[in-house]
This record gives sequence, C-alpha cells and structure tokens, in this order.
Amino acid sequence: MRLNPATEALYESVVGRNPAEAEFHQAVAEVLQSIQPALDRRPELREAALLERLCEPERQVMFRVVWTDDSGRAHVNRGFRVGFSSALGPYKGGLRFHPSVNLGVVKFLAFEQIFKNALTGLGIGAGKGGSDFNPAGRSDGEVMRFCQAYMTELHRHIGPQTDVPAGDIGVGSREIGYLFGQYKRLTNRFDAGTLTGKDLLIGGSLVRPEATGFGTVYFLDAMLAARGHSLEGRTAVLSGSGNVAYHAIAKLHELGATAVACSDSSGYVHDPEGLRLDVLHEVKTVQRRKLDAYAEQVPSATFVRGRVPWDVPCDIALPAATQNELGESDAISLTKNGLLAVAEGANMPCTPEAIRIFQEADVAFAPGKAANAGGVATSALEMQQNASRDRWSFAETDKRLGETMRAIHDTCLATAEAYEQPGDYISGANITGFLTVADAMTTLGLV
Ligand code: NDP
Ligand code: 2IT
Repeated sequence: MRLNPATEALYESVVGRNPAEAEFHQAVAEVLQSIQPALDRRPELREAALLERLCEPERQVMFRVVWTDDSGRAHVNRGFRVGFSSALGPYKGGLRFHPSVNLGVVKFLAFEQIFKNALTGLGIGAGKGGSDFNPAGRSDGEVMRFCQAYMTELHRHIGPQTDVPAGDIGVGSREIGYLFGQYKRLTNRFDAGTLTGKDLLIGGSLVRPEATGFGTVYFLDAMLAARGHSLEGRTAVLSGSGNVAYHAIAKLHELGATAVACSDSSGYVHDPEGLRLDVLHEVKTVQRRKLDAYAEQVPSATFVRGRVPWDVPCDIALPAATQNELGESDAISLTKNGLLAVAEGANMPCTPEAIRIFQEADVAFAPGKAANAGGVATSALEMQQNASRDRWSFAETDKRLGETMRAIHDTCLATAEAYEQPGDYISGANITGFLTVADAMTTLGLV
C-alpha cells in the first residue's frame, strides 16, 4: 500500500477500532491511498483530525426488527442505519435488504457514499442502511410487514433535512412504498422528501428507476469517447440482473452496443443474439424468479449455473451485482479476451487485485463512486421536486442526469491529470470527492 507513515497509522487505527469489518477497511484503504497526492500538496488537510473525522461515522444506529411471516411465526432481524457525513447536506444513501448485510458492509457503503455524493455537486451528505432480512421467496404481505417493522424504529432517525434513505439491493419501489406508508402513519406527515425512489403516485421522480443503469452507461460512453472509442457495435457482459443491470442493458442497446450475458445469485445467462429486456423484466421483476427461467423461454440462450459471467468474451464489463464479485482470475480472463473498458455499476464490485490487472492492461476503468452516481444524483433531483411540489418531464430529468454524469466524468479526468495520475479515474474520483468534503468540513469548524 502506498501510504505515508501518518496515513498508515490512521489506517491501522481504523482496522483496530473496527475489527471484522473487512469491506470497510478495503474502502478506507483505497481512498487513503489515492488521496495521497492531494495530502502532499495540501498538508493543512491533515490538521484538525480531519482524516480521523472522515473515517469515523457521525452516527450509527442498530436495532431489532421483529415481524411475523404468513403463518404467524415471529422472526428477528437486525436493522442498521449509518450516517457517515453530513458536511455537504442531509445523510443520503440507500437501504439494502440482503442476508449478507452487517455493520461492516453498511459502513463501507456509507463511506463510499461520502465521495460519490460529493461528486454529484448536489448538496447531499452520506449514509447507508439496511437489514440482514432476506426478501427472497417472501410474499408481498411478509415484505410489507417487515418494512413496517423496520420503519417503526427507523422513523425516529430520518427526515427531509436529516437523513433521506432510498433503495439498494433488495429494496425497490415496492419496499420504498411500504416504508413511506409506515413513515407517514407514524409521523402524521406526508413528508415526501424523506425517502427517494418512490413510486410516481406518491411523489417519485421520472428517471429515478432508470438512473443508476443509464448513468453508468453515460459515464462509460464519455470514458470511451475520451479514448477515441464509442459504444457502437461493442459487446458487453454484466453481472446482476436487477435495477442497475437491467437499465444499463437498455441504455447499452439504445446506444448501439449488445449485452450478451448477465447474472443473478444462481448463475449467468449467455445470449449471443443480445439479451431480451422483455423476458428479463418478466422473469426477474414480475415473477421474481432466477435466470434459468430466461433460458427456458429464449432458444438462443444458455444458462450456466453457479458461475460468474466473466469468461464470456466482451469489449465491456459492467459489474452491477455486489461487492468483490470480480476478482483477479476474472480480470485475467476478461483482459485475455480483449476487454476495452470496465464501469462499476455496483459498489466496490472489483477487488483491488482485479483493478491492478485492468490498470496494467490499460483497460479504461470507471470506479463505482463515479460511474454509478447517477442513482443518487437523481434522488437529489427527486428531493428538489418534492421540496418545490413540482414534477419534471422524463426528457428534462434524463437531460439533467446526462449532464451530471458527463460533468463527473470530466471532473474526474481533469483532477487525475492535475494530480499527475492521467487517465486514472479512481484517483480523480477520490481526490475530487475528498477535497470537496474536506473543504466543507473545514468551513463548518470542529464538529
Ligand atoms: P437489485 O436488488 O435490483 O439487484 C441485485 C442483483 O444482483 C440481482 O440480480 C441479484 O441476484 C444480484 N446479487 C445481489 N447480491 C448478490 C450476491 N451476493 N451474489 C450474487 N448475485 C447477487 O439491486 P440493484 O440493482 O439496485 O443493486 C446492484 C448494485 O448496484 C449494488 O451493489 C448496489 O449497491 C449498487 N447500486 C445501486 C443503486 C440503485 O440506485 N439501486 C445506486 C448505486 C449503486 P438475485 O436476483 O438472485 O438476488
Ligand atoms: O449506492 C447508491 O448510491 C444507492 N443505492 C442510491 C442511493 C440513493 O440515495 O439514491
């Protein structure tokens, strides 16, 4: 690790004070490493325990969530919400419902969100939350009762000026609807700006469902253009087949690329003729089934059980499922097959070893905190619409999303260049996000 002794000591203290939180350590290590050129140039940013404050969440809430299944049996899950930084605005970030959720996972996600949200330039702080509740196979009624039980505690800690949750893995507009319904009931207020990712009927924004996937492809398009390439005629492989992957596939197809493989937790589907969005929607969103059902319906498709999709040859890899899902051997196989670019739709999907392989092979690499910032950026647009009781058209909102993603791309590239890391979007994103939040923290005094 390229850390100077002071930063190394801080990293060791983060590890020591937060044991068994490997994903959080990983996220902190990457940021501390890549902001080093900024710290060298602006040594005053080491003062006032600024880095120590940046690595310590402002607050963390953990609570018991008790709910009953359809047979009346009681279940206990754990709920989390971490407010990491409110230097730039109210805590903002999604809720994840997945059995793998623990405090370390929530903290890594909230930490990443600090820099991502700063990059949007839209005045949002950083938080994340969720539960180890597993929605797979649960009925609508069970999901609703879980959401109500979760919100029964969470409502004390959130609000339009305090903390504004949204969706993430396992939390889409259905869950946000149930969460908002309970929030409204408990507080006796229709405070639409407390949650984003809402259905249009209850104050949601057009483009928010598409925003993360579309935004990732807008960023990818700008990154390819900066290298003199385009998406036209390219082949793409994605992981995941949820909100982010689905809308990324739609935008890839619209811009002339072909997505030939995507995955879920059961395996991956390879369709050399191009993935069919209608079938994906029916299988994953309507029926909530696994991808073998896609291959049952599409003769050109093959389902590969229990494997990740990274050995399918492609020009573009778009990991859009979960953290550390693309490792060194996957990166080797992708680069051997002539990979041109990677854009992280998910948060921290590529391991540090995989990223090193991409960098050595001169593969263009867009880190999640830049590439997938379109989701939270459009959440901020939803907050603006809620605050002004206005509704923007699809075209207007999509235009704002496109402009935001291109601005993030250009800023990351320019910052990387200014700090002598040309073409390194990881440095560009981390340094830009860090300087923005660090300057705001200094302005706010020692709080
Ligand atoms: P969804 O729940 O809609 O979809 C998740 C997809 O990833 C599903 O296909 C799921 O498979 C698969 N998946 C999830 N966990 C695992 C796992 N441990 N192993 C294998 N496959 C897994 O979530 P999103 O699409 O919203 O989120 C995907 C990623 O994008 C996450 O990393 C999230 O943090 C990130 N992200 C999301 C944003 C948003 O606006 N939603 C914004 C920015 C980033 P299965 O269907 O079998 O469960
Ligand atoms: O990781 C993310 O940026 C999200 N899950 C979206 C957060 C949001 O508040 O829209």
